[in-house]
Amino acid sequence: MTATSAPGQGAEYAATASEAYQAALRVIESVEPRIADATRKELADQRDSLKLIASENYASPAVLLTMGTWFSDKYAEGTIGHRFYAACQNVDTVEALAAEHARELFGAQYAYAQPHSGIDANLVAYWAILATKVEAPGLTELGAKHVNDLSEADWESLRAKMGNQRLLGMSLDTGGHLTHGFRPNISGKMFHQRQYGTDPTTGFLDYDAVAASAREFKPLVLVAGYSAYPRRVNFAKMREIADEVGAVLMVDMAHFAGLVAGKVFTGDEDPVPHAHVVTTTTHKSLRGPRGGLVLATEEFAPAVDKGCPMVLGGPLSHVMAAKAVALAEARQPEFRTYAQAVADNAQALADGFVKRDAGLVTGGTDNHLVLLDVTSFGLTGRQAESALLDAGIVTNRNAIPADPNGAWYTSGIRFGSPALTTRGFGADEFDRVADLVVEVLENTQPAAGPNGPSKAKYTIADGVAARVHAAAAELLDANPLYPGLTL
Ligand code: DSN
Repeated sequence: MTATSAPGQGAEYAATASEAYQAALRVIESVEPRIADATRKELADQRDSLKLIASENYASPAVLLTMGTWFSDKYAEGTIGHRFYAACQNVDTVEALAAEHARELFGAQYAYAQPHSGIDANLVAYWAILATKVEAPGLTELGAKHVNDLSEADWESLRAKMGNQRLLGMSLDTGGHLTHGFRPNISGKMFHQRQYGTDPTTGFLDYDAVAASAREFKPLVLVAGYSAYPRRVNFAKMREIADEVGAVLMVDMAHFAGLVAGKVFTGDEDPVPHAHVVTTTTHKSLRGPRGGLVLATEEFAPAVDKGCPMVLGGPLSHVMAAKAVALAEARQPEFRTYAQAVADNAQALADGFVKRDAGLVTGGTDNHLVLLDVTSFGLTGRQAESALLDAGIVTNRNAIPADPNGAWYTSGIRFGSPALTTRGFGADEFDRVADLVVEVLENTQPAAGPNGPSKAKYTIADGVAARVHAAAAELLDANPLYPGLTL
């Protein structure tokens, strides 16, 4: 299923979308032609590169067009039927539809469609857990100081006001997210935090180690979910651990929400029946607009529903409308085919790397992402990311467990299959992508900077970037992005 062949749509849909964009760009051009130009160039760039960033995708024209309306002009702080502004009847319709689709799609008791991003969704979830589980959480004003000027003592006092609560989440270098208790992030400041990692030998989650840590630390919140862990998680086991220590299980499924929606992750791998609170973004494997969602059991629903204005600014009603459209698309049977293809294609990419002797964290994948250890090529993540970009391959550098090059230069490259699967790539194309990536990295050498060895500088053997770019263009031309859309 390509981005333009959303359920029940085909050539006529593409032609209509094309007319809509042409007209819209003429209108924009009449006011600020440079923005119209940049918009055209962005489409051209996305069409001409192998997009392998695991957190990106291509939303359908229906989803994209829904964001460009006068819902953007409306203030609607509050919640459905209970707003701080007048005349929100149509926003109520939009938000209720988005929530209804989310509940039905994921089988959730309650859905909150307002978060502007995944980080916002996690903050709403943390607030709701504190407000529900801690008596008099006491989150008062921070005082006159700017947040960057707060000392450790200030944070200590703030935590005390919130009840000195503890959070246990997956560490950033083993695949967790900043907001899962990473010390420099607000989640690692507002809670006493502890992190669990993966088995140093296999790279897999070690549930016994998570349980031991939870027994010792006794967190209020156990966070599961990941941004760069290439394997599935058994959420039934995580819930058992949470129950044993009396913790709330929160799952951040931002990366794999599309695999949950498409029923690739079911049973113990579906977080929704097991977690108290589930957060997600809507723009990654779920293929919707840029934004967030919170799903919750009835126990947490009243507190989540106060996300705005407790944690969030006014809802982006135009984006909530687009969430409703994307969730309606994800409820169609074609989305299951897409989700299965995302998993199969990631597998093909990983197999392609393994057969070319490239080192993978955990040795493979069983979700939508692959984490390549580029020390096997003698490179840092930064050098590899830049060299691949020179050849038209868009990826992002990522830490690997116990990364010797830290979080900036890193030693890994993260690849994801959701975007190119939307374009129509299959297993053969992903095997070819592995071939092209390996060709670039085998022909890239670290180079010295003005002051000696550099973790950023590199050279690529003559002609390799151009040759790979041309080979990538053949794959891209055979699988066009938004076919039929001309600007
Ligand atoms: N930035 C997202 C990602 O790339 O995984 C997570 O926030």
